[in-house]
Amino acid sequence: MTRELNVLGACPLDCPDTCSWVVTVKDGEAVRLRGNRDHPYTRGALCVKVNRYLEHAAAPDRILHPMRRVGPKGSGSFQRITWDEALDEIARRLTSIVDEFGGEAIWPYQGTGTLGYIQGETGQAGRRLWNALGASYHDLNICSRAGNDGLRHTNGTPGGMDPETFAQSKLILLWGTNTLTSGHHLWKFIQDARAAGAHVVAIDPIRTRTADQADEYLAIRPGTDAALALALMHVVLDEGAEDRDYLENHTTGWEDFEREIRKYPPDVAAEITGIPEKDIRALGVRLAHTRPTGIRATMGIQRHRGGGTAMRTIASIPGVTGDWRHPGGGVAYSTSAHVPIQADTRPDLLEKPVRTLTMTRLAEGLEDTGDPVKCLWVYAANPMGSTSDQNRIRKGLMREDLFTVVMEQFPTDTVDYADIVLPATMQIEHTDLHAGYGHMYLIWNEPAVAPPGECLSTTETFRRVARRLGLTEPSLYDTDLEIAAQLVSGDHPALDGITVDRLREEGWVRLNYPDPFVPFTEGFPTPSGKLEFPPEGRGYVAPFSAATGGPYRLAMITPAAHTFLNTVFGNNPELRRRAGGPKILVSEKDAADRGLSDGQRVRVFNDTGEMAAHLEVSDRVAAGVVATTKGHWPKLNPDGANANVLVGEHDADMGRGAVYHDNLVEIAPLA
Ligand SMILES: Nc1nc2c(c(=O)[nH]1)N[C@H]1C(S)=C(S)[C@@H](COP(=O)(O)OP(=O)(O)OC[C@H]3O[C@@H](n4cnc5c(=O)[nH]c(N)nc54)[C@H](O)[C@@H]3O)O[C@H]1N2
Ligand SMILES: Nc1nc2c(c(=O)[nH]1)N[C@H]1C(S)=C(S)[C@@H](COP(=O)(O)OP(=O)(O)OC[C@H]3O[C@@H](n4cnc5c(=O)[nH]c(N)nc54)[C@H](O)[C@@H]3O)O[C@H]1N2
Ligand code: SF4
Ligand SMILES: [Mo]
Repeated sequence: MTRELNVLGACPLDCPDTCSWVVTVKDGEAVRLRGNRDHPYTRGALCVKVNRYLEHAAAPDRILHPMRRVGPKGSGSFQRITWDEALDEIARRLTSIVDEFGGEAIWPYQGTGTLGYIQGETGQAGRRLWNALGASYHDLNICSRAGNDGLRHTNGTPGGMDPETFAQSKLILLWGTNTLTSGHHLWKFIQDARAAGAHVVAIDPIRTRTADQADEYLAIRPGTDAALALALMHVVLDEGAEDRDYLENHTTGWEDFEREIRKYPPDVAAEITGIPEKDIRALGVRLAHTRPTGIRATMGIQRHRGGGTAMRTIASIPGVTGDWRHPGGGVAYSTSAHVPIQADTRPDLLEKPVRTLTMTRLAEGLEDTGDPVKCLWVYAANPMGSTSDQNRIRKGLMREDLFTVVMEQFPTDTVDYADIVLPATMQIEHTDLHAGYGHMYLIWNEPAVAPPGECLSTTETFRRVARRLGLTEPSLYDTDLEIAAQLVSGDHPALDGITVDRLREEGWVRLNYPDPFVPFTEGFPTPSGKLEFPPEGRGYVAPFSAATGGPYRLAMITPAAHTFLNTVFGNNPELRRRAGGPKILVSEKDAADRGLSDGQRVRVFNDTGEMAAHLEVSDRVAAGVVATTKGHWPKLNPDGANANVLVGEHDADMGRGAVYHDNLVEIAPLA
C-alpha cells in the first residue's frame, strides 16, 4: 500500500509573501505542491512561478554532482568529480590562499536564492565558517538597502505596517510596487479594503498589470517620487489638514521640513515628475481628507540615485497626516525588521577585524589589485545574471588567478565561470526556518524528500568544508535543528511561546504582536523617540536619468518579470516561453523619433554595454521612458546579455544600493 503524506514547508524565494506550502509525498516522491489553505496570508495560492517548483526540482538540467572545470573559464565545460575530490581541492586552495594572502582574500558572495534563516540570506548561512577563516564580510545590499536606510532616518527602522491591515485602509497608494507580479497575496487585502470603499492609486512609470486594476494611475518619471511626496504634503498643508497634535507630540524637525515642502508646490512637482498638476492636486486633496491612508511602497522606488531619500521623504507623509494612529495607516515597505531573530554568526571567531566587500560592487571588487580577492565563493546568487555591469563582472570572473566556487542547483551563467561547482539542495529537500518580509509569520520548512544525486544543503556543505579544513570549533558542526533552536531562543516578547517543536508541529506561527498590529504607538526607535523629518534641502535627490544633453536620452527601468523570480526559473522552458525573449517597451513617440517599429529587433545600448531585444511599441510607458525586466539568463539570449549589461555600477544615495531603474540608454535597429 502506498500512502500519501502531506509535508508543510515554506517558499524560500526572495518574495515578500513567503508562502506556506504543502508538499504531497508518495513513495518518496513529491507529487503535488499547493499553497496552504489554512495560512491567513497564503490563503491556498502560490504563484505562476512556484506552481512549477516540483517540475523545476526535477528538471533535467539540475546539477546533481560536484564538478571541476575542464574548459576555459566561461566555457561551461565540466567534469564530474566526487565530493571527496571537491573537498580536497577546496581545502588545498583555501589553505594556500589564506596562508599567502590572508583570509580577507576570500569573498563569500551570498545571494538571495533562499531567504532562510538556516540555509540562506536572513541567517547569513556559512558566516561562522567565514569568521573562522577570517574571510571578508559580504554586505548583501543588492535588494533593499537604500530604502531601508531611508526609512531608518525617518522612523528608526525599515519596519512599518502589517500588510494585512491594508484591508482597513480607505486610501491605498501602490507606490513603486507591482503587487500582482511581485507579491500578489496582498491583493486580497486590497480587495477587502475596496469592498469597504477604499480608493486605490498606482504610481509607477509603467502602467503595470497592477496599475490596470487600480482606480487611478499616475505615470511618474522614474526616480522623482520624493518630489511627488513633497507636493502631496504641500496640498495637505494647503488644505489645513495636517495633524497638528501628531506633528507636535510625535515628530521632530517639522519647521525645517515644512520649509522644504513649501519649495515643492504641485506645479513644481509636475515639472519634475511629469504628472499633470491637477492630478497631483487631486490626490493631495484626497490624501488630506482620507484616514487611514496606507502606502505600499516597495523596492522599485529605491533602485535609483535618490532611492534612499525617496523612501525617507515618503515615510514623512504619515508624520504629517497622523496616519500611524490607525490600523491601515502608514507605510509598508518590509516587515523584516519586526522579526526579532538574529542568527549567531560568531563574530568572536574572527581573529581580527576584517574588511567589508559590497555585493553591488562586485565588478570593482574583482578588479581591485591592491588587496585582491583570490577566492570568490558564490552561493544562492547568480551575479552574472543579477548584478550591475555584467561585462566587467565577466572580465573579473575570467581572471585565471581567481579561485571560484559556486554552490548551485542549475547551470547558470555564473556556474560557467566556476572552478568547482557544488550541487545544492532545493527547498523540498532541506530544513529551514523562514519569515516573510511582507507578513508577520514564521514558517517552518520540513524536508519532504531526499536530495537527488549528491546534492547537499548549504549547512551540510559548510560542515563538510570545515571538517576537511580540520577546524575544531564546535559551533561549525551544529545541526540544522540546533541552529533552529538557537534562532528562536531570543527573549523578545514577539517570540514568546514559539519553539522549534511548535513550528514543526503547526508549520507556521504568527509572531506575538497585537492583531491588528499598529507600529509606533509607543514611539519611534529613533534617537529622539519621534518620527524625524528630513532636514531642509534633503527632501529630493534627482535621478541620474534626469541628466540631459548626453548621447543617451531614454530612462530605462528593469523591474520584476512576472514569470521569473530574479533569475530563478530563467531556465524553465514554459516560463521562458511565456516571457518571450528580452523585450523593450517604448512609447510611440520615441519609436517614431528613431524610425523604429513594433516587433523589430533592436539594440539597446549605452557606454556600459549593449543588449538585443524585441521592441514593443506601447502606451504603457511615457515618452522618455523605456522598460524591460530582470531575470533572463544571459546565455539563453542570442547575444549572451541581459539588462544588467546596461546597468552601471553606480551607488544610490544610501547604503550603496544598486540603481537598476536609473540608467540612460539609446535604441537603434539591430543590424
Ligand atoms: N514575479 C516576480 N516577483 C518578484 C520578483 C521577481 O523577480 N519576479 N523579485 C522579488 C524581489 S527580489 C523583490 S526585491 C521584490 C521587489 O519588487 P518590487 O518592489 O515590486 O520592485 P521592482 O519590481 O523593482 O519595481 C516595482 C515597480 O516599481 C516601478 N518603478 C521603477 N522605478 C520607479 C520609480 O522611480 N518610481 C515609481 N513610483 N515606481 C518605479 C517598476 O516599474 C515596477 O512596476 O519582488 C519580489 N517578487
Ligand atoms: N536589472 C535588474 N537586476 C536586478 C534587480 C532589478 O530590479 N533589475 N533586482 C535585484 C534584486 S532585488 C535582487 S534581490 C537580486 C538577486 O540577485 P541574486 O541574489 O544573485 O539572485 P538570483 O539571480 O535569483 O540567483 C539566485 C541563485 O541561487 C540559486 N539558489 C536558490 N536556492 C538555493 C539554495 O538553497 N542554495 C544554493 N546554493 N543556491 C540556491 C538559484 O538557483 C539561483 O541561481 O537581483 C538584483 N538584480
Ligand atoms: S514566489 Fe512569492 S508568491 Fe510565489 S510562492 Fe513564493 S512566496 Fe508565494
Ligand atoms: Mo530583491
